Amino acid sequence: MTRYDFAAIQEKWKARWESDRAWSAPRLPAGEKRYVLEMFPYPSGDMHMGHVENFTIGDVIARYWTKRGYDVLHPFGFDAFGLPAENAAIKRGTPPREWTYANIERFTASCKTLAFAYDWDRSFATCDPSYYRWNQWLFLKLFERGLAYRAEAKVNWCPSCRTVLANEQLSEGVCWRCGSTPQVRDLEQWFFRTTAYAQRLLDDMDQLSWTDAVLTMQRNWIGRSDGAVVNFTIAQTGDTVPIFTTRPDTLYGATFFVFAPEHPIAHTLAMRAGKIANYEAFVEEVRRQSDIDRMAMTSQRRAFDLEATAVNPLNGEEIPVFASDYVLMGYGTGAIMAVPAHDQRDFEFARQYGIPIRVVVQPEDAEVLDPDTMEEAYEGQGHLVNSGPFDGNPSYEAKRLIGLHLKNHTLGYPDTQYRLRDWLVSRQRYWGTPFPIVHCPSCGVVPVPEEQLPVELPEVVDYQPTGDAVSPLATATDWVKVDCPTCGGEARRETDTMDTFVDSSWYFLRFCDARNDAAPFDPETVNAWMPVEQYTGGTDHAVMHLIYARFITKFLNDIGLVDATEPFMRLLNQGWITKGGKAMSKSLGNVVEPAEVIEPYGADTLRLHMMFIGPPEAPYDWPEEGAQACIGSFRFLERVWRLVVENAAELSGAGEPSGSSELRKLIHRKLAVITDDYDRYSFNTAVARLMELQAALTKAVGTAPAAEVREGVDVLLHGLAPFCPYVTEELWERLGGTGSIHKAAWPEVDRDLARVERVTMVVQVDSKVRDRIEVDAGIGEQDAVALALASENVRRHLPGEPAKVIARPPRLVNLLTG
Ligand code: ANZ
Ligand code: ZN
Repeated sequence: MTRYDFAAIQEKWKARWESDRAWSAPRLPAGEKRYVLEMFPYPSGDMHMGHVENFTIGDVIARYWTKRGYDVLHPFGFDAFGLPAENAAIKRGTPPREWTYANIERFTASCKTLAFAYDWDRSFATCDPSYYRWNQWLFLKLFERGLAYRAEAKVNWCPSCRTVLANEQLSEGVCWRCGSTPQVRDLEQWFFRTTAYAQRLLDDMDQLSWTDAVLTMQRNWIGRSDGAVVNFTIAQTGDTVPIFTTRPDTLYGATFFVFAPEHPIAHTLAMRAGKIANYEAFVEEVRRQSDIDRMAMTSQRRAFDLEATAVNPLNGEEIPVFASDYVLMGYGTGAIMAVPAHDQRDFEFARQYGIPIRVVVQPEDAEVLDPDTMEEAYEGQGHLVNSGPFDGNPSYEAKRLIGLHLKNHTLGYPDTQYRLRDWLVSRQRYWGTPFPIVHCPSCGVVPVPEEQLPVELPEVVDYQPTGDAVSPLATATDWVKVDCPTCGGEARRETDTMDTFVDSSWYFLRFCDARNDAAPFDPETVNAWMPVEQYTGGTDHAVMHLIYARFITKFLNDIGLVDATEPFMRLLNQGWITKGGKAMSKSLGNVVEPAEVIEPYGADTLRLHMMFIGPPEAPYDWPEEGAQACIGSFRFLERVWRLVVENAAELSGAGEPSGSSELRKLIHRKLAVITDDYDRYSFNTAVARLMELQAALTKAVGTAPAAEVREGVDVLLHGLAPFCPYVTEELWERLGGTGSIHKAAWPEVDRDLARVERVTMVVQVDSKVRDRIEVDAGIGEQDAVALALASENVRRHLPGEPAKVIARPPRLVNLLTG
């Protein structure tokens, strides 16, 4: 066989690796470990190119670390509960279970063809009862500690998904899944108390090697604000009303007071004013708006005059009291002091209703602020004016002083608030984990005892959700009817199911010990593998999955089951793969499936192409010409194939090379930079250097000693192995290599040979010498030209782009203008 028959090679090694269970990690690592994980997929059909990129990145890292001698855990499974299965069931009449497992089978087959080095012995789908039973266990643990609770709340109802959504699951105000605008409803729902962990979620970000973009999104989502609680008094009733402000330094500038319309004291004041009917209509109107609309900057504010005054505790001033939509009941204390000179929303309100504006912070080195001519609030820092004894203090200092003063006179105290809300986990849908909860008419809310888990999801006849916020599970009447675990009386099961983000909040722990049927996992095993050193996935999970997984890890750490306080130490966000500029999706009909490339060119070509097109983080628009775009990678593998197969006899008999020929220097220099590229996850440059190495070796065949060429071929195959597992394994075998190349150690760089000599490169413009630059003797053409173009003197003589470039690295670059 001299032709590069990728299909035959694929079949041969796929079967071999599968029967050898080549990537099954031991129960516990023996030496130093690495846990490599890609965000597990939702099996909505076969995989597409976005998955291929994500999984190839993780796979290359896992394979590289294996070759570097680590014990690697690289598991894979399916995030298999969720709406698409139900929607498919409604459309086609196939039960969600059948549809899901059929997709999992197809998806798994594609993973195997693409040679992803997964530990299939640890694989599972979250819809397996042997998995979701532990979701129920987790729920019980949270419930026991008061971290899972039921409450009536104003929630976001997606009219098209017909379920509620957590706040994290709104993106820019619309449903993350379908893009519909949610409605506001009052429902009794289950929550997890994520807010109890707000500060730790912030503090522990120090430990994480994540991009600044994702860390910033997390920080903003948690939204810590430092300020003070200040007690105002309603003059007419004597009620004390605390407010939260981030700017206690502006207390003298408060000219009115605003309640959230839902505030109970606002209600009493409306009653007192004899305006209760109007008030209730007003509240009703406001409640129909989402919080996001209420917070938005608009010039129109809904206001209700409560005909009362509030006393400012610092200066005794009485200011008018309103209720308005822009104050939210769920943040701070649900009431504010309004400082129109220094808060834009208060400013708009004051202008709209003709309320006085008083400047109390004067910016340094600026014109004196005039309330009559100001066009917007001044929200910055400065020094205090119109603020009695605090005049002249810098505002940041006044913030501290006034906080202290409030505390000393028991008028308030310094305080911290978080924007983060508790995680709403109830869903009114069928295809999810049932809550282990029973509602009993005499005992109330009763948890199902641990030994009765799992509460299995029953089959139902109709998956159509009922529009009035009741899960289709309610139609499984035999299942719903149950004896109360406490009193034995007739009770009914909770019919909501858990948010599928509960499933993904701890799956990485289960992977460590996936077949445990006595516990969610054995702590010893989890502690040996956790944390995940390298996690790869899209930025779309920056605040959803990643906040939840961090929260659950901290909780399990608190109850002594997990040593790690953070689940994912390093996060790589791969770039989006698009087609025609749009994210690949079934509904747009622009999905490119891997088979389009695998059939004509093979899995190795597809993997190589994916790593060659750019850095892992860069987006890539799948080209119009489709599979044809991969031809360059395919031709390269053909050249590698010929280099080895046509010279197999001499190469396999070759001994150890010695000496320090130019070829050996080149080989070790390449090895040094390729190793560095791998360590930096700069896979596209590693591929480029492997291509250069192959070209040099092909040229050297026949002239250089066979032992030296063999040394270079080994570097080539080892360097290529994580990208192209099939062809490298086959060629390794043909050269008589021992065992699998994928378990063989990464080659050692000979530092003496790799030492880079410096030479002087002459740079010419139109054949006139314009610069001399010190460069590495091994510099490539691209780098040489880039250096030449960056030279200042060259730029002076070459205003635009050169028309032609003659590059003879490392000695000469000549740039021609015409
Ligand atoms: C007076 C003030 C003066 C304020 C000033 C700001 C600037 P963050 O940073 O988001 O935490 N606020 C407090 N509770 C609120 C609620 N329930 N609904 C709407 N707004 C509320 O914002 C805190 C600031 O938002 C608080 O500080 C308060 O306005 C407002 F020059 O108090 B401030
Ligand atoms: Zn009972």
